[in-house]
Amino acid sequence: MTLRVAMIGHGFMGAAHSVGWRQAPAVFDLPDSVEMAVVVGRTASAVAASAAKWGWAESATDWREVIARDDIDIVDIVTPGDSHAEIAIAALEAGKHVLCEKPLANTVEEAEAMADAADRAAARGVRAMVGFTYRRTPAVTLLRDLIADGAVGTVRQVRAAYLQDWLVDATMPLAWRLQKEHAGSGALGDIGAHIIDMTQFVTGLEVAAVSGIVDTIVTQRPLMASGTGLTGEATEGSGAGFGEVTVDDVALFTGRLSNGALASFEATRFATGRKNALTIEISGDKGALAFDLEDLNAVQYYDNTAPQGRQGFTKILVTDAAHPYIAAWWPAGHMLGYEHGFVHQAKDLVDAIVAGADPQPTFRDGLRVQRVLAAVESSSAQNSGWVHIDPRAPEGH
Ligand code: SOE
Repeated sequence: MTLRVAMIGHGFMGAAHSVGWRQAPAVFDLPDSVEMAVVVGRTASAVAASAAKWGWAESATDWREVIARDDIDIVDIVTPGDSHAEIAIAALEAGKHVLCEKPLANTVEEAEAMADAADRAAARGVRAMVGFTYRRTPAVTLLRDLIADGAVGTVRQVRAAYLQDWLVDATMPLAWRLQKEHAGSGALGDIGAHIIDMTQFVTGLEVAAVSGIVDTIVTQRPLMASGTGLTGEATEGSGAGFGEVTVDDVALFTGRLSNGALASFEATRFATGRKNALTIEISGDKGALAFDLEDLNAVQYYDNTAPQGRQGFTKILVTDAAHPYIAAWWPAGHMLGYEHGFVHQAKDLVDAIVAGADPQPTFRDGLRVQRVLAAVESSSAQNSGWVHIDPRAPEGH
């Protein structure tokens, strides 16, 4: 059988997903073939150009018409968050399998409606998956496997950070990612969502409570001009004047995990010099594990049970055929990169559809992350954690 894919949206994530859909059938022995049938965008000329560039058979401007077609099996949603719920629910109700970019939605209410729609669809054999793509990096999979095998013992602390710097420049224009009505939240939902999901995925624990603060450092930015946006999206606008940034630029929060362990999280677009730096470290009583996206073919492992004097973080290169996905790629030591996660994501979705299984992460996983995002915002709004220092208190007190 052939699974025919329609992708809605064609910006930066559209490019990454296109690479995934193109490469997966070539690299992996998929149980069904895949056809990149149609890509949908608002501007006919721009979406036609994307179709030609990435190898989609057709382009279209009306996602509703595309979803209504009998010859579409999978709907891949790579639009800004404000349209995720409407498109995903409509597609699932039309009997299409859905892959939806993260964060799942802009609000918990939307994410709940999407998870309910996914449950109803699953009862009819229709599958839904949310695109936390870093789960598909072999080193991240190894973190999860090592923790499940007891390599770190009991998880006692997690520290996770996702640092970018594209907003340091105050003249950077007001892209959709900086507007609450389109993006839902800023650094928190865009990149904080990744480290929340990664923490839950690798530890098998849930973030049960949070205390945090979100902030907007530059509150006004130049309006967008027509042309190409920050991440390749086509933009329309006058380019004249300034507009309000209505999302956070930075989010700092602590979390209590479901086993009682503490976690710290930082998501920021103001980490000068850090382009796309995701790090996570998990500390347990028997050992520790660390991962750095800038060195994504490796995991650092510290064995706390090794004899004293022989202990130290060891770099495990995650490029052996024994590691997930690698056998289909290159010989050991021939590195993978950012785009491979999207290839693995396409493969895993096709495998799950053909096997009649729910692909991971599910919309319920996406909803769980959404609840954490909302809890961080609510904690920040209550501002309850601050203990102010009295500058006039006498020395020694
Ligand atoms: C932009 O901040 C972004 O592209 C995120 O939206 C992606 O999810 C992440 O992979 C890289 O950064």
